[in-house]
Amino acid sequence: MMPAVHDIDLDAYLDRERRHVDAALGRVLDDGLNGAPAAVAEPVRYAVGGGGKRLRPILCVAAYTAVRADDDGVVPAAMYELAASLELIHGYSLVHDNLPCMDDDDVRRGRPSTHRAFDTPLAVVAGSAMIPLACRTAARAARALSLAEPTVSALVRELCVAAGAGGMVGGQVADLEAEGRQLDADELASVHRRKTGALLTAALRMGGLAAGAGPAQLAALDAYGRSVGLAFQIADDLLDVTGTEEVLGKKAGRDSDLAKATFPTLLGVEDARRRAEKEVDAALAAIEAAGLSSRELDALARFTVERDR
Ligand code: GRG
Repeated sequence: MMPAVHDIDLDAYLDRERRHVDAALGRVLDDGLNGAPAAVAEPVRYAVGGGGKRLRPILCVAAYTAVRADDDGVVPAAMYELAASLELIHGYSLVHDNLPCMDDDDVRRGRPSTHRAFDTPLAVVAGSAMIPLACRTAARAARALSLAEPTVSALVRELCVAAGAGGMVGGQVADLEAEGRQLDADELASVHRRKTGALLTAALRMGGLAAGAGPAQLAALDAYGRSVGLAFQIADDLLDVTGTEEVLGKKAGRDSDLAKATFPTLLGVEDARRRAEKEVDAALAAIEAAGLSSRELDALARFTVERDR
């Protein structure tokens, strides 16, 4: 009998993928920080470490393998390096987001945030160094995958556009401007789509592009990324209400401390949960329609809402 599409040992899969991503990050940092002053290299290594979920790189590789479903299933090491470029952008965003002039958080991933472990100037420097390192990593990895130059450019463009003013940075500014203001659910979804969703969607699209996905497959990965990105952020809002610092590895209750609009405050906890589940269903329907269903993409979509941290 064929296994059900969601029939996967999620913990074992995530552990294995995290190990591949961490190994790729190690290679990328050894190379990229070679010759860098210790004052930069140490906070960068600290910021990248610390046991994040590595969700963005794992999604990137899962999109690649879904498109390459007819291959032998072996993922080249350079593919994990391409995926690591997303984690570098994500890592920088966490360092800068935690700064006193932003969300002012002392704890991240269960230990002092980078500016608390070092100091604010070094955290600004480390986060800034991670952005060009991410772009260089994406370009080098794409060339190591022997992709054609237009695809190399498209991959770097995906990463930069998602991280930029129309994506993550724009979402962060909209989020800061919204503090203490009453947003409706559509406005809130628009903030989340840029702040969190843009990079998650880029992860899916980059995996697809590297695998040679056609336009219909890319559109399906895009739709999956948008829905999973929103579901992920709703789950994040819910965990902020229901989670504890011990499990989350960061302070709980920050959204209400900062008077932030969230899905649980707008819709109530139960409806927010239902909205996240609806987004997961939409994500799975999009990839199914394009023939891209896979156990991994199925499990990852469910993980975004069922996780406890
Ligand atoms: C200069 C305006 C300006 C912005 C800089 C700081 C910044 C760019 C963007 C912040 C956006 C941000 C921090 C988005 C991420 C939100 C989020 C849900 C983080 C948690 O991600 P997880 O759960 O974390 O994947 P781990 O630790 O598992 O990697």
